[in-house]
Amino acid sequence: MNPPVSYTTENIITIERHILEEQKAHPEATGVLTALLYDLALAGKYIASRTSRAGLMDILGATDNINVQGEQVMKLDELADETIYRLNDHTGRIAVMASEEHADILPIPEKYETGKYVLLFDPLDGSSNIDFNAPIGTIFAIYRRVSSEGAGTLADCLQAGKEMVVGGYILYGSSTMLVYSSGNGTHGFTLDPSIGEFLLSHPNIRIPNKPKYYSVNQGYAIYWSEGVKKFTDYLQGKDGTIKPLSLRYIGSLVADFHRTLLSGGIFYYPADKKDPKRPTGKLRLLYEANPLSFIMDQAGGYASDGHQSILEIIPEQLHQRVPLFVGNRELVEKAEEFIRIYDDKE
Ligand code: AHM
Ligand code: MG
Repeated sequence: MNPPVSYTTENIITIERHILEEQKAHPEATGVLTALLYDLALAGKYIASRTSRAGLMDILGATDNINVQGEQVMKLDELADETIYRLNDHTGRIAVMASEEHADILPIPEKYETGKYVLLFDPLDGSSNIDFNAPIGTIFAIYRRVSSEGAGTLADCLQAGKEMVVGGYILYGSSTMLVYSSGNGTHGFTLDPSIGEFLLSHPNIRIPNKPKYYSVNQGYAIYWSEGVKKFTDYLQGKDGTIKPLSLRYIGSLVADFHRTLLSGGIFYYPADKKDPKRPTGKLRLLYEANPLSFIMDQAGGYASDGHQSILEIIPEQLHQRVPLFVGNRELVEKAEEFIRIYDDKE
């Protein structure tokens, strides 16, 4: 386990201070990335404040979707999407954005300057869980633009995960947490609502060596390949090699990933080969698999599509889906081995 730090007033480290400290390691840094991360933390605080009122908002919106002020009540995922875009469209830090909610890239409005970074995000992942008061999350990835100037392009967005500058997520759970990596370890911050700041609570997270849980939607097992079925048998101790791992599955990626990161184990959403709806799995390479793989890599774990590191994949499309196996390296490599033995011969 990675125990959270306890606080005295002397050791409070806000996310802003942490980002600034990290920046000192890069004398060439201009502070633009620091400011961008701070904007994302602000977006997280705003979305957290809205999601925690979701039940009330739903009741207000249930009549005819008009709230007491006579305004249209937005669905929370639209609100999160709009919040992240609007907080970043005018800052001059971003060349282009792309969101899981939109078919095409999101250009910066012409009246504003463009900048050197590219922001890809899933504004509110797992939003089908909102009605059940289960945790949901925002996932983001930042890259340097590859185009030279002016409006950013699709090519700016289609970069391999290994080129990422920062990967992060915000988990709206029993508390709100922001976890990020800029390639110098993985660090977790907890929002203290009384002061409205993210404070460093989980410095330098390392995935524990001893895996505790496996996490998969076992309800879809009939769609799985032989390799994935045999790998799951292995995790359940059926071949006698290991003691069975416990199963946990929320169905909300950020929450399932966060538990895997802190407790050790593996999360996977495999290709549902026999289901025409999800032949390459459900999760998106750009908005979900890549940032979480980057964070896991920086915490000492590994992520694969069953054949190769997720971070090596060169994306071809904005909304490309990919099988994802992420967690302790030895388990993810075991999944690759089962897939190699049972599936690749087919
Ligand atoms: P979404 O991007 O539409 O919210 O879907 C992604 C979510 C993930 O949070 C979660 O891991 C997965 O869908 C759960 O899917 P399933 O219900 O098929 O297990
Ligand atoms: Mg999603």
